[in-house]
Amino acid sequence: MIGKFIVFEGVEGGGKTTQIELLRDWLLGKGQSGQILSKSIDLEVVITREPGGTKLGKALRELLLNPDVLTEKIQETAELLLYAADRAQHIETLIKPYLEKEAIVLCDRFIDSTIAYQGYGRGLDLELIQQLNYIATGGLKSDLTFWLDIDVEIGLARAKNRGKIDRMEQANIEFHRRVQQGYQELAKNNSLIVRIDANLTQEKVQKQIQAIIIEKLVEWKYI
Ligand code: Z5A
Repeated sequence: MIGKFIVFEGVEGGGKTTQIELLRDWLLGKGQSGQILSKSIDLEVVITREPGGTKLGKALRELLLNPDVLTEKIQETAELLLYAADRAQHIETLIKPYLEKEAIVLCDRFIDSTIAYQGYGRGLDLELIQQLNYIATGGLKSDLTFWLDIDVEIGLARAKNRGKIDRMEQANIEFHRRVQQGYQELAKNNSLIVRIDANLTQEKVQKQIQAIIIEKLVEWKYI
């Protein structure tokens, strides 16, 4: 695989969507300081997300997250398998083909979300989740994962301010604290996960991300 797969993770409202778009614009030279990069490298940058990166994924996303679409309670194991199905389709039909075309794929959530939400949040077996993640991805891992670390309360307040809340956001605060703990544990044990202080302004968060990306582009010999 010749492209690069960069994932954004974290609890709700951490600013993943905002930061992914800012990073894409910067990499493509559309941001304020992007010209430095655009002179020296010619990149294809693709934004995607889980769940919902494919047509199947969009349908699964509605079932998983929109309480108006499915009023029935989704059982925990069924939820786990639906996220895995979304991922398997996403890997085969979008992520791998773009990586083969040497694109940089920026993905909003990936396997660590399942460990944090279904594992730490719901309490499902972590070993089983690792196995399922392996089945869904065929072993494909991210080249770099940004963990946007934000206080749970601040993140949820931001998400609520944005409008209607989804099925996950309706969960109690203790659930979200367990998810946060999951990310803390994951970051401790994986050097490819880079913690970003996401409590700061959008500009300051983006600067931290750009600093890491510049180091990585050198390491990956893009510049
Ligand atoms: N899920 C799961 O359980 N298992 C899995 O395996 C996977 C997912 C893959 C969908 O995720 C849900 O799926 C998620 C986990 C579950 N739980 N929920 N809910 P999602 O990524 O699509 O939805 P999300 O996590 O809720 O993302 P979000 O709320 O859209 O947050 P975000 O993308 O991190 O943030 P944002 O949209 O960029 O910003 C949120 C608001 O804050 C918005 O109004 C911004 O303008 C504002 N914002 C952003 N940055 C700042 C700063 N720095 N300061 C102030 N305000 C800011």
